[in-house]
Amino acid sequence: MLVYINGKFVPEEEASVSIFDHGFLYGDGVFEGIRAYNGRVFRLQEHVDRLFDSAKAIDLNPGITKDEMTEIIKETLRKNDLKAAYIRPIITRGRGSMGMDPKSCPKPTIICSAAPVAAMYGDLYETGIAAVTVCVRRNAADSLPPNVKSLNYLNNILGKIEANYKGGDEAIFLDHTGKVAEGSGDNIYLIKNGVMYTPHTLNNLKGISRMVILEVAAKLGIKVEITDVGLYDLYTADEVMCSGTMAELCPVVKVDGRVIGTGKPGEVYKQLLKGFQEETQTTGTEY
Ligand code: PXG
Repeated sequence: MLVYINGKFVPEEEASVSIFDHGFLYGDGVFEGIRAYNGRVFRLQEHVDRLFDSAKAIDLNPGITKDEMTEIIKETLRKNDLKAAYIRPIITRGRGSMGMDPKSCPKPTIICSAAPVAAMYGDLYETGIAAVTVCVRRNAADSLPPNVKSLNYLNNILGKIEANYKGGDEAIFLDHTGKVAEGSGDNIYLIKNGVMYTPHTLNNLKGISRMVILEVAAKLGIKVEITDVGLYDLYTADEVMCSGTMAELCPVVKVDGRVIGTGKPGEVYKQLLKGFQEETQTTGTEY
C-alpha cells in the first residue's frame, strides 16, 4: 500500500514518523475513520469537517486546508486502486522535544492510509451482539471531550479490555453521572414502543453514522427522541443497536446478560439497516 506522509506518497514500509513526534509520545493528535463503498467516499465532507473540528478543539493548526485534505484522501484511494476501503487520515502535533508542551512542535505531521475492510462484527449482524456496561467511565466533557476524535483512545481501549474480560462483543460506556454515553467505537440507540431514543452528544462522539441513521429514521417516519438514556432504558428496550463507520449498523440483543426484546434483530433495526445500506451503497464522493 502507498501511504501519504507530509507531502509524499511512499510504500507503507518506508512511511515512518519520528519517535519524538508528539502523536507518538503523548497521543497528541487527531484522526478520522472513513469508508469508501463502490468507488465513492461516504460522507467525505462531514469527516473532513469533523477532523478539522477535532484539531481546532485541541488547538492544533493542521497547516493545510480542508480542500487539500480532501484531495489527499481521494488520492490515497486512487494510488492504491481501492474501490471499497477504510481510510485513516491523521494529524499529529508533529515532532518536538521531550516534554509535552506543544510549543516545541513547529509543524504538524499529516498522514493518510487506506486498506480494504472486513465487517467489524463478522457474522454477528445476523444474530446480534452481546454488549456489557463497563466500570470505566467515558471521558467527561470537561476533560478530554468525547467529541474529539483524538489519538488518545485509551479510555475506549480500557472499556474494550473490560468488555473482553466480561465476554461482551462491545463495551457500553456510562458517563460520570450514570447516563449511557456510547460504545467503544459506536453510538447507541434503543427502540421502545416504536420510538427511537439516543443520547445527546455531550457524552459521546458526534458520529457521522449517527447523523445518517437519524436522517434515515426521519425518512421512514420513525419518531426519534434525543434524550438522557439510563441502564433501565436499555434493559427494558424492545430493540438496541449501535452504529459507527466500522460497525455500520449492528443489532445488540443482550445487555449485561439481559435479553433485549425477542433476543433477535428487531423490525425497526431491519428497516433502518436497509435505509442505511442504501445510503452507503449509492451516495458519496467519487474519486
Ligand atoms: N463513538 C466512538 C468513540 C467512535 O470511535 C463512533 C462513536 C461512531 O462514529 P462514526 O462517525 O464512525 O459513525 C466512533 C467511531 C477503529 C475505528 O479503528 C473506530 C471508529 C471509526 C472507525 C474506526 O476502531 N469509531
